[in-house]
Amino acid sequence: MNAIVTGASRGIGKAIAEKLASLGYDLFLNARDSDRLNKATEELRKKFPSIRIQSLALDISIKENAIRFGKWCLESAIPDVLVNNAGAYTPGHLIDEEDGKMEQMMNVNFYSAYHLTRSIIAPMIKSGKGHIFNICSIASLDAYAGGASYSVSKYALYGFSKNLRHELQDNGIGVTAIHPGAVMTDTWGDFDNSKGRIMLPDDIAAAVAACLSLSPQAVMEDIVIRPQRGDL
Ligand code: NJP
Repeated sequence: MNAIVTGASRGIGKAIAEKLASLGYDLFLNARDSDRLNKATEELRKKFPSIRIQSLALDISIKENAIRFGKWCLESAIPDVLVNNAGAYTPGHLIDEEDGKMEQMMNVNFYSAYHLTRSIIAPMIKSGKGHIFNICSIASLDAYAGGASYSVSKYALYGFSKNLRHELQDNGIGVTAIHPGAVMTDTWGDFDNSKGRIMLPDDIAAAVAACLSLSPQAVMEDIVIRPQRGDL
């Protein structure tokens, strides 16, 4: 079994990569910054010596890179699992955010997943099995103050998830959209989470593992997972 995880050098992606390695998946990992990605890869290799872990640093907000990463993975294996997790958040307002912000958010949060998925989907369809996770957001479900282009791009990723599930339902491939609320990662900077106000990356990784524990004839389509005390 093998899995692709984007944005795997830190935060939610790294936690998902670790969980998948613990479940026995060989890994193909991606992030932009090669030093950080290499460090995460080495950490995982040490922790899971029997798992084959390969990584390629590329900015997958660029179409050619997303496709290149997909093809690079296919040179070694047909993926059983794809986790489209890479993303970036910047708050703003649609009416006065800087010119180009929408394109930037769409490229990193939506088009990266769209192009990567399309680059690997034909062999997955041929294999007749697999699971695709799109790490969406509660910002995929509702507008909120400061959501702006980020929220719009996450709505797009959610729309992609739903349509993709529909298209793949006769091919044995499940599609799950995960909508996390606040998760303690670098996104939250120096937020004091000493009292456990917001979730941990492992919570999202546990949700991925729960999906994969179901029989192939079942799919968790949407997972909304929030801090028990609600959104911030
Ligand atoms: O993000 P962070 P999270 N090409 O910033 C990589 C969603 N989410 O774990 O830039 C390739 O710690 C980046 O690599 P690098 C969120 O929208 C989160 O918090 O090289 N990789 C790093 O590995 C996102 O989709 C919360 O360091 C790129 C990773 O992505 C996902 O969860 C709430 C890249 C980002 O690590 C992970 O978020 C929510 C690119 N162009 C949704 N740009 C939350 N944390 O509260 C970035 O609703 N990466």
